[in-house]
Amino acid sequence: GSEALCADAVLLRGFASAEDKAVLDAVKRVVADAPFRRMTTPGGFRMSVAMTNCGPLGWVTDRRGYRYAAVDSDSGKPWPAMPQVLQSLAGRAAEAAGFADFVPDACLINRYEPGARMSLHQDKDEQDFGQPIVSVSLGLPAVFLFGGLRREDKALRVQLLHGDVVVWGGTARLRYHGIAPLKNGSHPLTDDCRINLTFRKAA
Ligand code: MD3
Ligand code: FE
Repeated sequence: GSEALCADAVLLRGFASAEDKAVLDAVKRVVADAPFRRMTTPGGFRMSVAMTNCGPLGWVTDRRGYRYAAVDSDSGKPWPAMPQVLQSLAGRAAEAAGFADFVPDACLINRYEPGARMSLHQDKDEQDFGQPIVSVSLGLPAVFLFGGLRREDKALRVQLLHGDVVVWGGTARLRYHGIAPLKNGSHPLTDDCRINLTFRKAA
């Protein structure tokens, strides 16, 4: 089923369920070349979420700021190529939400262990806010916080479950959003964590 979270945000419940193992296998291959790491914010805080990337560009943060980079500074090598199964899933999800021809050049992979969270923020490091963002949730459930265009706007809480895919475009693209601290749990496919993949056209 598909439901509107708000204008221009479509939740595709279970859209990735049938290919969950293939997606997690692809994540394993990426992580073998570019391990998860906890990055530092420009303000000097270490993020609780561990991250890696695949595709031509990867989202990174350090004391110098937030940006997209072609090279993984931990390895000195380009980020691993985006596995076809991931690229294809993102394109089909965007299409199902009404965005034809979505070709992401960046896939950020977030790993949440119990207690990890992501505070309210906007995604604005990309060049073209007319491009949608596709996110895929796997493993433990999370409470997604979905605010408005101003940080002060009250945030809705929505559960994101294993296999859920959300497509954010148009007026939803610049909404504040975050993830509440992950609760303990166990999931048969993910070693007691939540994995989120976020596909973007960054450049
Ligand atoms: C709403 N990740 O990596 S995905 C992020 O679950 C990020 O790891 C969260 O926010 C996670 O930047 C949320 C859902 C998401 C992604 C991008 C959005 C929601 C969004 C961009 C605009 C509005
Ligand atoms: Fe975000």
